Amino acid sequence: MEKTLVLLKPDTLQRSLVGPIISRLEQRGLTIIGLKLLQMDNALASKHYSAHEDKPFFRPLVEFITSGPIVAIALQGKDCVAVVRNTMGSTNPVEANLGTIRGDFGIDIGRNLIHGSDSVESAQTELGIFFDKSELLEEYKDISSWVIES
Ligand code: DAT
Ligand code: MG
Repeated sequence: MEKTLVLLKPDTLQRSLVGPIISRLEQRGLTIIGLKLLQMDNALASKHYSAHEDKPFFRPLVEFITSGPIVAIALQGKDCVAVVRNTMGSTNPVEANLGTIRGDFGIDIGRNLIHGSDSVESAQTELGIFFDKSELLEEYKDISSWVIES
């Protein structure tokens, strides 16, 4: 089944929103298959955000994501890349719909609380950056058929 990577950014931890944000992802029907608290360094942040290295916001983005502990979460579920993205809301919280994580908790694009992989391909790459295969525990839920028909 499809997998994706979520990062709860330093603002989420500083604002004590880890619980509420994880709850939204769990309530959607996704399964946590890996989870860790870590502090990213410059090398890890630059690798994770390498697609943005030519953008004007790259340096502040790396500075922000390395400014405090983050929570990395591997999630699994049907269409979970798209499900996470629409649960997060638009990149800029000002434009994010109410009812989304960024729309309900955020107000600034530079403090938008959460990262989610934007494609199945990037999810695979990004999961590999944060998790060893042995750290992912898959397909362990007994209630899956009440969330996913097949
Ligand atoms: P997303 O996090 O929704 O996938 P992205 O991959 O385009 O968005 O950008 C990565 C992060 O970079 C984003 O979460 C916040 C920051 N960012 C993006 N566009 C920005 C901008 N125009 N100004 C400032 N920060 C920006
Ligand atoms: Mg992105």
